[in-house]
Amino acid sequence: MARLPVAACIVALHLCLLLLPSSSLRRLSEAESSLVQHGGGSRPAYHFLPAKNWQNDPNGPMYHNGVYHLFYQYNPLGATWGSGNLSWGHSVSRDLVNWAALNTALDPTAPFDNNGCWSGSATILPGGIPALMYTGRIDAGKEAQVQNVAFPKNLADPLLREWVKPAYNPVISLPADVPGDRFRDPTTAWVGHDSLWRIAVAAKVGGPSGIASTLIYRSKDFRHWKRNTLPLYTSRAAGMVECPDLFPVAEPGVEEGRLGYTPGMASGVVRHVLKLSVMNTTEDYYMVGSYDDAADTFVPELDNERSLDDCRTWRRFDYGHVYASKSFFDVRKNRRVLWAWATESDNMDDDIAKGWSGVQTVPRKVWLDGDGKQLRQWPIEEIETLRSKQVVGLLGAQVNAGGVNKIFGAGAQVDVEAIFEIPYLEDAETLEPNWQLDPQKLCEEKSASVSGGVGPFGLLVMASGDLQEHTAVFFRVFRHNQNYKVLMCTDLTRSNGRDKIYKPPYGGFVDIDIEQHRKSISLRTLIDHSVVESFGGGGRTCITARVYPEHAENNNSHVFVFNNGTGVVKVSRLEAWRMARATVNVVHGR
Ligand code: DQQ
Repeated sequence: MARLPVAACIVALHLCLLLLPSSSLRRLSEAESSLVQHGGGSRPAYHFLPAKNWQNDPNGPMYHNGVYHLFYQYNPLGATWGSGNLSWGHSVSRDLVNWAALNTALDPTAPFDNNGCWSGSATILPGGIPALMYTGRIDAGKEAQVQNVAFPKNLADPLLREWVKPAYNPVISLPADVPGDRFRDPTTAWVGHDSLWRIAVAAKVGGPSGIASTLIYRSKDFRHWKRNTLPLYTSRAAGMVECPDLFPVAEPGVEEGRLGYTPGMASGVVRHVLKLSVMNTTEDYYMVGSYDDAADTFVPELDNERSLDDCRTWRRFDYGHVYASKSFFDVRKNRRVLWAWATESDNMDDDIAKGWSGVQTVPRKVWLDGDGKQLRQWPIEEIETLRSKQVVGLLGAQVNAGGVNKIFGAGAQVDVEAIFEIPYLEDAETLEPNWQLDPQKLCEEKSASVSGGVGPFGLLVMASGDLQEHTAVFFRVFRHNQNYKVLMCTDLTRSNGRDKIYKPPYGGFVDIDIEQHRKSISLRTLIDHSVVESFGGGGRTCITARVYPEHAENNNSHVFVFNNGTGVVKVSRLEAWRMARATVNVVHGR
């Protein structure tokens, strides 16, 4: 195969990715290629996943010399987790939608990571030099987690295919007051007013029943790191927290482009977000607050529903089945982009049989809502390049009480956007005080089939023509104090008829003043075989679910609009597109 000049490769990366010298690309057998190409039933067509095997956390996303890089926790040996085998899978892209797989960037081969290269982040150092900082898991009779760095072997390689781990690793050893298995997941580094680098690392301080902590380390040279006396955040209630992320968000009305990744530096125009992944709930929580880089403190802006100590009361990026999210600042488009791991909801035998496990959410743009309290998320605009054919474009349809309207049959790759208008909010049921605490339980008790006042109304997706199988994504409006509260649910209980599949209802409230929003609420749902990823209220509440309907193996899947409330709901907008298959880590056999 002819070698293309490096410069030409940067210009036409996507084409070049298919033509690059084969040694750097992961090669699939014909059977594997065919499975990837044709979907293999539940295999997503435009969500990120490796060609085969296990994937979990997104690691080290970055943009460097015209190329996006995404690394991820990867087990090259199979479709299960395999803690000691974990490598950093590595893919590159020009548009965050189509990806080419490269060889693994980090493998557990060094004395300081011989039992796994665990999660971490990328930082672009002065001079445009990317640095990876990751957790090495050492097994020398007893587990010890340490933090290591790695750098590109050849900066002139536009794809940064090979990474070198300096022999001086680890750069941060296991502290004496942290158990060996509770010290990990360094963030992207940032520089404070004192010109020192900072990173945050997750740890449990003070023995096995110690305090969940987010430690801050500072460094002059990215090699020698010193721990701050005080952590950025601690929680007695949360157990172990993993994968911290601290990033600035522009105040409403301020240009995102002023931020970059510089917590603290752009003070006055930013607040900050601290995100923590709580190990015992496998859920990600965040709060907006203020970060002070002199003392490295973060003060969340709490309300009476949330507590400082128990970050499990904080807001969630996604009320569905995702974990270990990671964001980066995309300097190309001046936006923050986030991925999160959406684990399978089938069982391990299924995963071994299909040969893969774990997908990433679509890349989501993240920004601070105009209310200054919550984040909003939306699929990056590039995803819309996959919209191949509009299958429905409806304005002004009515769904009467008890109505189920079949809208279209469009297969298993669809992007649906809808706006529901509610003429009569007066019919809303009253929210019992204890329901407020547990929206997931509320979605269980008040499922799509339980008739209400205002709602439930929404979509039935991945539905068989006879509705025996379907996933309900819906809203229900409650009267609460002098106001209204909107519940969003994704109910998987009828998503298929099989046992041994996790099929809960998921739920979260949508923090929106529905009266102020012209009594309307929007819903966007991305359907991708086994992924149903929904954005309610303009991305204020997101729910990602994994579904495995049996009908979809052989038959078309349908989308319905339904309303099981007492009053009429107007669908003031409903548009849906078939989605094309993206090129995701597909390498054709020779
Ligand atoms: N996954 C990684 C850890 C991290 C956990 C190991 C979160 O570094 O704490 O695969 O899912």
